[in-house]
Amino acid sequence: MSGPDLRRAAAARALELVEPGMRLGIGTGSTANAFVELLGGRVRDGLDIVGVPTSEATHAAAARAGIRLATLEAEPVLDLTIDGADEVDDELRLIKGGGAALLREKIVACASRRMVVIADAAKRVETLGAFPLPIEVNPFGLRATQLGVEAALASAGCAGRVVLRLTPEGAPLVTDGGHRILDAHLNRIPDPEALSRALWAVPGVVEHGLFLGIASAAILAADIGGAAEIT
Ligand code: ABF
Repeated sequence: MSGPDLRRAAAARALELVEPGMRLGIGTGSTANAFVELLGGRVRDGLDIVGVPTSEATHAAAARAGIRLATLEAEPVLDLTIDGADEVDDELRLIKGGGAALLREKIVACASRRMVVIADAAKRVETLGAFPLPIEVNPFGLRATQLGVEAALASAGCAGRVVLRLTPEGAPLVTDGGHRILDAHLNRIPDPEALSRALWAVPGVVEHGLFLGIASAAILAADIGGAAEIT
């Protein structure tokens, strides 16, 4: 099975968790997009839910799919959020933010009673950190913040390059919140909780892509002899 088939299989399983009347957080990325498409089909068949999107891109996709949408201002408590991830470990700790939507993703996930991750099982790791850790920062004093981030990484036992994320055109990427992203290439994060605390102590850091103690479950799809096995 191809990656898109596996992502769709995980999304289809997550759809089974959706009940009429739910207030749903809707994630960002290709797996979340597969979920949006399937959810749109259920809505067209009469399912009544309201969705809160985690990015402008998801807002547009969900609106196209005919899903009724609200802001988190209007619906500050959500029943369930379904979202993708870049890495997930056995303790349901995640790296997110490869799609640059980590701030809204974390706010929406934390406003939800349950957050369920959907992903290709290839995203499962023993130790977080092979995927570069996204860190969202205020553009003011970016260089100073980067130095602070580098010191925080070192204090948490992490070594590696910190790189400002650029658009394909070579300009600094601007998030939905008007911030920038620093990607920390670390290879491994020995103590994610310590790193999380150290990053939050840096002025200028708006949020980071470590989601610790937030996800309630993960739906991971693996290719077993041409069929999707969900764990
Ligand atoms: C979002 O999309 C992210 O937090 C994560 O970066 C990414 C996963 O994308 P995909 O589902 O395309 O692998 O959920």
